[in-house]
Amino acid sequence: MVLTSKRSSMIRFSFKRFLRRYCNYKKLISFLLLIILGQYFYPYFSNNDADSLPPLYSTQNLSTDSQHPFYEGCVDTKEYIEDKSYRKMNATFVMLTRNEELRDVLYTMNSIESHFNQWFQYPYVFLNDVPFTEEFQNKTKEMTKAKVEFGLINELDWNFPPYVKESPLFKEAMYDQGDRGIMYGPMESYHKMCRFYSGMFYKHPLMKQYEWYWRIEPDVDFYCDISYDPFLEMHIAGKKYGFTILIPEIYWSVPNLFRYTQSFIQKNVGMKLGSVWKLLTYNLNIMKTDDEEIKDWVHLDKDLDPKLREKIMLDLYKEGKLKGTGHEEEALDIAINKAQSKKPLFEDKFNNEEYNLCHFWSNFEIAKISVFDNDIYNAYFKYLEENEGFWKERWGDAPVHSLGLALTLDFEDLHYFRDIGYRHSILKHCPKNSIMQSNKDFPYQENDVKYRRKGLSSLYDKGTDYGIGCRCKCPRSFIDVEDAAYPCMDIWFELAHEMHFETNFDGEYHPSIDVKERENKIRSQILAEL
Ligand SMILES: Nc1nc2c(ncn2[C@@H]2O[C@H](COP(=O)(O)OP(=O)(O)O)[C@@H](O)[C@H]2O)c(=O)[nH]1
Ligand SMILES: *[C@@H]1O[C@H](CO)[C@@H](O)[C@H](O)[C@H]1NC(C)=O
Ligand SMILES: *[C@@H]1O[C@H](CO)[C@@H](O)[C@H](O)[C@H]1NC(C)=O
Ligand SMILES: *[C@@H]1O[C@H](CO)[C@@H](O)[C@H](O)[C@H]1NC(C)=O
Ligand SMILES: [Mg+2]
Repeated sequence: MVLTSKRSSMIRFSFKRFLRRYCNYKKLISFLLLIILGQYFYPYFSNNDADSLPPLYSTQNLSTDSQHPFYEGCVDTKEYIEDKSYRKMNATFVMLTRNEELRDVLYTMNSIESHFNQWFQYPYVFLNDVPFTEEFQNKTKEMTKAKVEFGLINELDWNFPPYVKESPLFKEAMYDQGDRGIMYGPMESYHKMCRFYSGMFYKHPLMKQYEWYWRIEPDVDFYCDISYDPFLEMHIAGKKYGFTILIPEIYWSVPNLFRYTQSFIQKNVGMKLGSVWKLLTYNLNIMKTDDEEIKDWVHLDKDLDPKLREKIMLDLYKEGKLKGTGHEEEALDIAINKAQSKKPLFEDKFNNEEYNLCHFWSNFEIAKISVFDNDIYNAYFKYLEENEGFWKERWGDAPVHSLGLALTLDFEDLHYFRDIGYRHSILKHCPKNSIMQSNKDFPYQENDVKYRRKGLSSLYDKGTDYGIGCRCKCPRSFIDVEDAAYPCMDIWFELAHEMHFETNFDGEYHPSIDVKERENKIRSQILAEL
């Protein structure tokens, strides 16, 4: 594997790569939108040009023993389902939505039925805070042969509690938050939606009937056929939570979420975190040292060596060891630079950790209901609710889910559905087709005449030798979020390939770098070079 960037040396910004990726108008617009979405310049962007362009993630085979697609290319679905060992899982689709979104709901159903559910017939649960209209119910039922159920969310689960709604702060907070303003209409309902998906959806009586769910949203696209049963494969592989997109959150929507998460952890003394925590945080307490200056200045591995070099050069200067070596001027420069520089600020550091803002984009989730419906996650949600961030800030269900899952899940419990092509709003992930099987070997066979494909719709993308998709038809020109979601996918692949420096995580971080040892090594290197 070739990592596009390593966090230890941080991302190398390359103008050439920038141009290659974003050199047309449409892409540039997407890129700018991604900047808004992502934390592109936060916090470690260095202007360090790499001569050879590293390949994009989306053009590499990044499989490992514990993280790989369940199948590469298509499966013969008919044979798969008829196999004696196949069993349909206790699972459902779930979508919270409004009557007015019917068109977009049908659009999504068309995509998921055509690419998956016409063969597997998983039921749907639609939830709403007002009753679904007869039209909504009739039209959605027409899309599928599977069972469709419609649930009303009771007032107490949907609305903020009366003491909140009556608080004079509430209205002010709602309208104060300029974030996503126009895009999301009345802010209050967006907050309710986030709160509902954070801690309520899995408690709805219709959801209680199932063990697994697949969350979908109005107006999304699936680009590839999912020719096997993801619920069954997750069950067999011991996976508990599956995602397609992992991106950084907009900082200003969650300024205090991490602080509250930390204080929840500290309140529950002795609580050991799952290793998913490593995916979501930077550990800023990496060094064993009593040196106050080093402690103040260095929080990340990549900053340690330069700082030590600086210190050693000054020491050598004071010891008179630089005389006549031609390095005295360098030491003076260092002294001057040092006098002029400021200590790095880590405003959001709590307990020597920092949230990297990464989260699973929760508009797509395939998971076990029990990853949320358990004592720890329920207590976590209750704690967040008590601390009022669902209305004083706009904590999204995605970062809440992600941090909440990290309280209990290990990295191995996660599954990246890299073979599922998916679009929600402007973000897209779409794999290349597998070259191992030509489409002729695994032709599309509809199970419902509504989803017959003819002409253009039966033409698929060419296979490539690193491809994993089945009958994908990706947008003609697009940026795969996999290549753009810095630093989240970088960390994901590092962890998958066991390249993460933080190896001694047993539910909490421990400092692991022996600074004295590192200093002695660098000192002898410098002395040898003089
Ligand atoms: N019934 C109902 N559904 C809502 C409401 N607000 C959002 N939703 C649903 O919640 C999901 C997420 O909302 P959306 O506006 O798509 O948020 P986004 O994906 O973050 O842009 C969608 O399925 C919406 O249909 C609401 O006030 N009532
Ligand atoms: C919905 O379907 C029912 C039963 O087929 C039918 O009686 C009713 O008129 C339909 N309503 C609408 C609004 O389409
Ligand atoms: C499915 O799971 C739910 C929740 O655990 C359980 O109540 C229900 O009996 C299960 N149904 C089947 C058919 O196994
Ligand atoms: C990717 O690598 C894995 C592990 O080395 C291998 O099993 C798999 O066949 C490869 N897939 C492709 C599409 O090259
Ligand atoms: Mg949406």
